Amino acid sequence: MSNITGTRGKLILIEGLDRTGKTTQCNLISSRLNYKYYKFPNRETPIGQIINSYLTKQVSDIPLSDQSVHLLFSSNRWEFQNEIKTALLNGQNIIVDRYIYSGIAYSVAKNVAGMDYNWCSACDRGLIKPDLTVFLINDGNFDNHGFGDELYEKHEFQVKVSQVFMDIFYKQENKDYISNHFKQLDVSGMNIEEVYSNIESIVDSFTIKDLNLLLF
Ligand code: NYM
Repeated sequence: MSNITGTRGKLILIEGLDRTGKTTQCNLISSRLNYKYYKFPNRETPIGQIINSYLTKQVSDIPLSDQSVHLLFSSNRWEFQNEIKTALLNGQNIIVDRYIYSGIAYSVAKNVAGMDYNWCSACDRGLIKPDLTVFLINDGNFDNHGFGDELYEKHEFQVKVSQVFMDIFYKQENKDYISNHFKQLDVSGMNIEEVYSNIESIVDSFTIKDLNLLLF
C-alpha cells in the first residue's frame, strides 16, 4: 500500500458531536481513498456488546457505574491497538470514527465527582495518536431533531459535550497538537458531497512529518 512517505500509513481521526455525519464521511473516505476504517465504539467485540447494551438502555443484571463504562470504552480502543499499529507500519492509511476525545468528552460531560480530564484520559495514555484530527461542528443550533433513542442523544447533554470537546482542544498541553495536527470544520448548511470535498482536501494536503507513530 503506497503512502506519501512510503514508510507508514497516516492515522486520521474524524471527531464530532452525534449526527454531524462522521460515519458517512468515514465510509466515503474509506471507499474512495482506500483507507482502512475503524469505528469506536466497535460494538461487535464482547466488550463492545456490553457498551451497546448500555447505550441502547438494555436492562443489565449488573448496573454499570460511569467509571466502568468509561473504562469499557477505553478498553474497546485498546482491543484494536495492535491491529492498527501493524496496519500503519505496513503503509496502510487508516480513518477512525471517534476515539479518545469522544471518550473524554462524553464522560467528563456527565459531571461525575472525580471523573475529570486527568482521570478520564489516564486509561488512554499510550494509545496511538492520530496524525490528524478533523473535528466536525455544526452551528450549535442542533436540537433533538434527528437524534435517535440512544443514551446520550439529548440536546442538553450534547451542549455539554460540545463544551468539553472545546475545553480539551484548547488545553495548554494540547496546544502543539492543535497547531499542527488538528482542523475544525463547520459543516452547517453543507451537503454530504460538500463536506466530503472539504475533508478530502484537508486529508490530501496533510503530510506526516514524524515517521514514528505519535502516542497519547
Ligand atoms: N462514546 C463514544 C462515548 O461515550 N465514549 C467513547 O469513548 C466513544 C468512542 O458513544 N453518543 C459515545 C458517543 C456516542 C455513542 O457512538 C455511540 P456512535 O458513533 O453514535 O456509534
